[in-house]
Amino acid sequence: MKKRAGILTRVAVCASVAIAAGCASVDYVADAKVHVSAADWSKMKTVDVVLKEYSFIPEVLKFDAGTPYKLKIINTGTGKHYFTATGFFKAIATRKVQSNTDGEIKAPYFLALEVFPGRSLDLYFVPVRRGTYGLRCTIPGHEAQGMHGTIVIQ
Ligand SMILES: [Cu+2]
Repeated sequence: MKKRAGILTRVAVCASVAIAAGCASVDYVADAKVHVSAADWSKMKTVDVVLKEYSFIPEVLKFDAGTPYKLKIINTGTGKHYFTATGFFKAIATRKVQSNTDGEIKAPYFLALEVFPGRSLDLYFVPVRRGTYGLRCTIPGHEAQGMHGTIVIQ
């Protein structure tokens, strides 16, 4: 009986977290494969985002839920930069990340992508959960100098 009470307490805690912060946004999209398979990749849209000292261009990225995308993350700067968007990465169904020189990585989700100067990475994904998510470069000092943005899934 005591064990059962413990389970009920955990359910109650999760429910209150869900109201406060959105319990679903805590985890990555579990059925990502289903979303990736269901998408019509012949209708894929390509969007570019440029990383440089010290900004993301454009500063606001907007994606339509259910539409397959290739997001080209291009570093035109002189140093390394991060595309860190934890909430966004958990709100999408990731197909893969492709380096145009070295190959591709298939993984359920990412937290951040580091792009070397003069190089780019392509993120293939389907936006799933609508919302507004933060984007920043996590190299010390870069965010404070303006390297931050917003990603909207509408
Ligand atoms: Cu940076």
